[in-house]
Amino acid sequence: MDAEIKAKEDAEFERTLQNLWTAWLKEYDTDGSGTISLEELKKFAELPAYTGSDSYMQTLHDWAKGANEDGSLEEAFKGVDTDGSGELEFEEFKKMLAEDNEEGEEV
Ligand SMILES: [Ca+2]
Repeated sequence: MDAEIKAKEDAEFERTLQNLWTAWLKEYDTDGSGTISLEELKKFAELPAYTGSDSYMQTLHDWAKGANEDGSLEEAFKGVDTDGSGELEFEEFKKMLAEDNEEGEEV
């Protein structure tokens, strides 16, 4: 039973993230690569405030904006670009938000 609930939640979480990723790319993937580069992340980080209603994107914006303001955005980007490709892919985006999600639940 628990495993079933967990699987269902995971599938929902995956769908949520997929939607967020698509929406994010639509707005910020300016070269249409299907990934987010440091330059594209910087544009997102430079938004004065995130105006959408999604809490994951809010968290993501807080993180990017904070890092951009203290000059560590490139370092932060490298930290999440786990395969070192220089681009943020969906798997990396997912890992980033899944970790946030788990940390959030522990508190
Ligand atoms: Ca990458």
